[in-house]
Amino acid sequence: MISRRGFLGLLGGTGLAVAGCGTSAGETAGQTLASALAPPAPFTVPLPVPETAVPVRPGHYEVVQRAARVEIIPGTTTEIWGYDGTFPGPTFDLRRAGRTVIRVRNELPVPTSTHLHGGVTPPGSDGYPTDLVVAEGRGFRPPPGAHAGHDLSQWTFHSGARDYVYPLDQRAATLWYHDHRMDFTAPQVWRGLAGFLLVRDDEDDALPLPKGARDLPLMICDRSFEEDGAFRYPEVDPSLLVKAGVEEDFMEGVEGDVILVNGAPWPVAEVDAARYRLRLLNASNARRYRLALTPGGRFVQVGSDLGLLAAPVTHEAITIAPAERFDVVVDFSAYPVGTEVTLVNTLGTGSTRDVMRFRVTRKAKDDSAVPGRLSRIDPPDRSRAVATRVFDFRMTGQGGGAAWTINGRPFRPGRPLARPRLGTTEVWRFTSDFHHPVHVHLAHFQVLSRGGRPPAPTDAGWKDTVDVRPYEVVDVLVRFEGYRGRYMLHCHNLEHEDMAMMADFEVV
Ligand SMILES: [Cu+2]
Repeated sequence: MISRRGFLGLLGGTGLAVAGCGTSAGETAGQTLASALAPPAPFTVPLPVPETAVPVRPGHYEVVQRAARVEIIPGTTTEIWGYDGTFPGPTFDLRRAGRTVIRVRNELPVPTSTHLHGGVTPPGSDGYPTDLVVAEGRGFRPPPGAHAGHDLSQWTFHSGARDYVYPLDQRAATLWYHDHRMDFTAPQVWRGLAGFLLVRDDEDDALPLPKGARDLPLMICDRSFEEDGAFRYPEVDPSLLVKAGVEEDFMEGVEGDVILVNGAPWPVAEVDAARYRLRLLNASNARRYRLALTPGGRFVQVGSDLGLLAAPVTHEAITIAPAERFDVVVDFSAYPVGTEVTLVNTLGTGSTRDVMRFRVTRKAKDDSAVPGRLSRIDPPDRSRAVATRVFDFRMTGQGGGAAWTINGRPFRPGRPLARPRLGTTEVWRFTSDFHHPVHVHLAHFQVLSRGGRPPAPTDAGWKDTVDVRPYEVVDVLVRFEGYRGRYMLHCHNLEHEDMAMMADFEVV
């Protein structure tokens, strides 16, 4: 095993593969944790589709965070922590500007905070890491060594449940919600606290894209398992109450060796020989994927993190970093009936090379199409920026004092690194020492440049998360719209996030 410093040094110096570390050409961002369990044969478990949440009355939903035992690996059960005891949680299928209140009740032994990723949400409902829901009758004190320290003015506690208010005054898009608890987001998402929230609007509905059963959300994530089927994760404190963090070997991030789609290992879906809209989400803690189809095939991308592109973009492969979304259309009528089309991860090796399989079972009528023009998006215009700010994502310190930081500072709630003005546009420049998927809350952006060159084809459209690679400089044009108040930007490698790679910004 190469030490962490040596590992980073190698990546920095050469960008080449590091033997024995589960890396592939320096493209992966974490350490793979081996399962104790023999994995099931791939492509035997049917693809589940998460249940659609049902409102208790128009515009109002209630969801309970609780433990449940579910069968993930056939023949075993896994205790998950899920929204309504499911993993993924229920899908909220909502409409633009349809103000929605979701009451989240926490029945877990740990505090939680729920963030709607990609949401244009008032600050009080944005899922700030120290704005917590604690199960009724349970006390909670910030653990010693928590990055927020003991400044209790920065912590808020709701007993039992709280309402999150989502105005959803934003374009149709594939959003997702997940836990965002201070210092413990990574283990709590690993245990299952994540789900989809789809925003629909008239513009997206009016397009002849595949609909209904041919519009499939696919949550891709990796997990590892103990011999009895329990999730395996290298936390230093399994209670998740006293001490934050993972074993030192996993400081780069935790990667599992079992790939799940919608909570099932390497599932199989029977599909018509027709077009399907696949809403790809990488909900992994740290793993990046380069998705491709075998025996060949193309993805026609119609949407990014935050909705429709101006025009479709065709990809042979899509690199997707944690928290990114790609809405793609795959035309299964291009394959003879009977073909097995495998979604593979060309950054993976061994068990992480396969993702899921589609079995083309029958010819079918298909009225769908991908129009050449999808939406109107003004190309980003750098001259509109009223400010340029640099955010450097980097490990600082050594040994036990090492931390993942932004501009050399570990996260401290209440000390914003920037105060952009509502209604303005800025250039934010992200620089890095490693793979850091950078996520900005509230404010949506377009990628301007990558290493001084034009953006990648996969950078098109409105985004909230951008894949910043080792020693890369990525410029994005950010628009501050919606609300004033405290928000954050952070690395979405969840282990980095928990190790303080977050910062406040305040929209003024
Ligand atoms: Cu990071």
